[in-house]
Amino acid sequence: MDNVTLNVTGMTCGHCQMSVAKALKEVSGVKSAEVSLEKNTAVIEYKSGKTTPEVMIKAIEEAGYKAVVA
Ligand SMILES: [Cu+2]
Repeated sequence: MDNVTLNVTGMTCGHCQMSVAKALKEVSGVKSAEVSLEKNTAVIEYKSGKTTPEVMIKAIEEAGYKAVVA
């Protein structure tokens, strides 16, 4: 297992927070995603070799938000 923290921009309410969490959890290889609206972060636990932070960032962008590795 690996961990990564992403800085997410564009979240304005609890719905956004849920959308980002849902997008991340749909990425194959992601085990858990803790999204914080206050801190604008997503802390993700994932299976190394199964996915990468780039794939997660892409999923977040497809949901309508922006993210970079913290
Ligand atoms: Cu929102």
